Amino acid sequence: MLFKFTGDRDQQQTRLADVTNEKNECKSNYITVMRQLQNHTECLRLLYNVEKAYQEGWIHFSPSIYYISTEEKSWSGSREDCRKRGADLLIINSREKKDFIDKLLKGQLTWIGLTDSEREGVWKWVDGSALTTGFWFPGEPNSRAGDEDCVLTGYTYNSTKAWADYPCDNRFFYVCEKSVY
Ligand SMILES: [Ca+2]
Ligand SMILES: [Ca+2]
Repeated sequence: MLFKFTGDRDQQQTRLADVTNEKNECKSNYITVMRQLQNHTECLRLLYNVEKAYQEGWIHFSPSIYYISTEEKSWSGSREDCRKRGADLLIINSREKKDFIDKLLKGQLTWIGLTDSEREGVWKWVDGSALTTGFWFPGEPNSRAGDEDCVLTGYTYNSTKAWADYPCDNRFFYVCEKSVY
């Protein structure tokens, strides 16, 4: 027993209520501090990741970081290199992201993580999600070479429609993407 019985039962009940209130207040403060600690820890981890990414030459555009290759590879070679860097090929699933990437690449022909190699005509991103909005160059995709299953951006400079399907074994620059979280 923590407390020796010194008073009558009513007095004891009042003391119990006081202790319970104090305990609840203490518990609430503890939860607040733990949440703050968690927020600080997440913030620190994020900034650590972004700092490291900048040091390694990646470019930050929340919530992802991007790496522009310095050499040209086939589409699958590009993807393999991205994976070695803990990333994957670039996914363009919003207008904001597309505009950011266009500015970054300045019209350079670049592989993106979009392919119809699983099923002809069904375009999928490397994370398995379906293509919702495409920014195809007029007339593309057209499988002109007979078998064109991989997608390039920069097919035309300074245009909102700059994607084209292209034979996957051609070599181009590429962009890798990974989350900073
Ligand atoms: Ca195709
Ligand atoms: Ca084509």
